Amino acid sequence: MQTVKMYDAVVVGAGFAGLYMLHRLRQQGMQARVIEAGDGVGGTWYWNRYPGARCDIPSMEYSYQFSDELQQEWQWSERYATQPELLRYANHVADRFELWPDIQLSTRVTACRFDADAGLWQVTLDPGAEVQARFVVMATGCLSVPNFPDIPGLQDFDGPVYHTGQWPHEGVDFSGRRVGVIGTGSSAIQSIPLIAEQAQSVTVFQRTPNYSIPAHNGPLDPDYVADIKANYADYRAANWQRGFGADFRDNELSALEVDDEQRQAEYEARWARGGLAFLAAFSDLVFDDDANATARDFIRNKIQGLVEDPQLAAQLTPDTPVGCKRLCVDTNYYETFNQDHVSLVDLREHPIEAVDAGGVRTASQAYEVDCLVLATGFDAMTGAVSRIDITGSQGQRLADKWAEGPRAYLGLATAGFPNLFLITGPGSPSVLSNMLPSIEHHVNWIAECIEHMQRHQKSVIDAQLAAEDEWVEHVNEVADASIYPRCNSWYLGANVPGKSRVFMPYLGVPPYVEKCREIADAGYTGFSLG
Ligand code: FAD
Ligand code: N01
Repeated sequence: MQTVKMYDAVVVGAGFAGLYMLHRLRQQGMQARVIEAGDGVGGTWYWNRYPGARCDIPSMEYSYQFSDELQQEWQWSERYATQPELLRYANHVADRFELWPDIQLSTRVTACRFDADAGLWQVTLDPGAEVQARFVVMATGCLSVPNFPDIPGLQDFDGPVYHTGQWPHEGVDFSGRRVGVIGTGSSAIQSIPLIAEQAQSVTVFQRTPNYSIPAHNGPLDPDYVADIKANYADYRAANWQRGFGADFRDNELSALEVDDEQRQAEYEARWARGGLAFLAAFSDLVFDDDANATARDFIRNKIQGLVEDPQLAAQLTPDTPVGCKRLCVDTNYYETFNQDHVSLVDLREHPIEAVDAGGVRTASQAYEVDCLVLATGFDAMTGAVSRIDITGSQGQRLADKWAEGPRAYLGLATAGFPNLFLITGPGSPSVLSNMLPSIEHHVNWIAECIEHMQRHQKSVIDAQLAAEDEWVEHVNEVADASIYPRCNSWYLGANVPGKSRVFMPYLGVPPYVEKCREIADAGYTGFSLG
């Protein structure tokens, strides 16, 4: 008879979340196993190898803080690290903390079933095997399942089709090629300028324009690095008090309480500094339409200044609130459209009808291309978890429970699925924050919770439905008071046809962290421990 391997915990995914979760559990003396579908670690930075892929939170912040030795010794080379550098960092972490023996690559978790009698999860793997674990931690990522557009004829296209989220590891040479890019989110905005440097022509198919702020990327100033490293703990602590958990220099003033000159000066300063901190120029940009409109007008003017053809500038200008779809950060995005070999097809006027062997056909014209880049994003936040067949204690399937949208207590656990934790799950700040600190916060919370269970000889923890309902209601209330539900973003699942329209992340890092602390300190209120 084949023996089924038994672990204290199975961690699904070997991105930044899975790596640190493994490290923490091992520190607690637990036998944990990381199962990763890819052939390497790094998650996002393993899969997204398109030209120009890099972080848009400065590297000094978009990095682990759990080990002071690690954060002191690692040298970032640029303000925003490139994908290869981030991937090297993930591999360095796996080496440095000797994580490899407990990581199983090239293996997908396909199903998890809770055996209530044994108090164990039965975990099914592909290639075929069954393992058991007391705990399962979903470190499966919020942006790890590519969204392939349902365009008729796509499979008939003669040339290669590349999705930015599954980029070939050997790279792609676009020299002399006519390239069609579908999508204008962050991935497109980062890659289009670099594709245009190589390609014979680039045709960008835009369904919705996006706001983008210049990155002003460059090599890191050694004095700035030394300064942060001398006070790293304080720097990190201060960021926990900021709305997005990042050093956005949050301005406490309303955009509507300053005069035009002051407002303009603040926006200009932030545009010159570059990056996502633009969204924290005033305290009410994400809460008040009128305040937001001032930011919108400012960026519109910038786009008009950067794009020479006024009609093209108008087509590239969004009419949604700033930040409602995730703000983008670019290097030469708008300027790239001033080149003769780069053109824009506005799908709002002429939607794509089909792809055929030679290219893309809209209602008004056929565009011949040699290859297609799908920068069409992800089935975000729920995509990876929903693709695992998960059955809880009463035989309920997670896919059924979440059919009308995800429901999770604090984004960490979901009632009826005991001993199963989610890292940066729906209902936590997650993608509305600097993700690395948010990942570490969740890992620490989960590890401490398990430690608490061991100390109190508890073997099962489950979220209470009433607490979960109350939390989900609170998440929605906070979102409804903001600009976020006002446009068709992936935060709402609106980018995936048929997905329930529910705002998934929680807005506000400091209150969230405090709430998690209170709940843990009070002995895990809202959870049943048995
Ligand atoms: P991931 O890195 O997504 O890793 C999840 C892993 O789980 C993947 O490797 C996947 O293969 C694996 N997996 C999923 N399902 C299964 C399964 N069933 N079985 C086995 N394995 C499975 N965030 C920021 O805060 N700042 C940024 O600047 C930033 N830049 C980004 C740039 C890009 C191009 C993208 C796509 C995202 C970016 N993000 C950024 C978000 C980014 O996803 C997170 O910062 C972070 O890397 C997520 O780490 P993770 O470990 O939670 O998930
Ligand atoms: O994906 P997206 P992404 N026909 O969903 C369009 C992080 N990230 O990969 O808006 C035509 O933003 C879609 O149009 P619309 C970051 O969190 C960070 O770019 O749905 N078009 C949209 O324009 C980011 O937000 C960085 O109307 C179709 C685009 O495809 C998240 O990952 C870099 C279509 C998808 O944009 C996702 O970014 C990259 C269709 N059928 C990613 N379907 C940094 O800079 C979709 N689109 C750090």
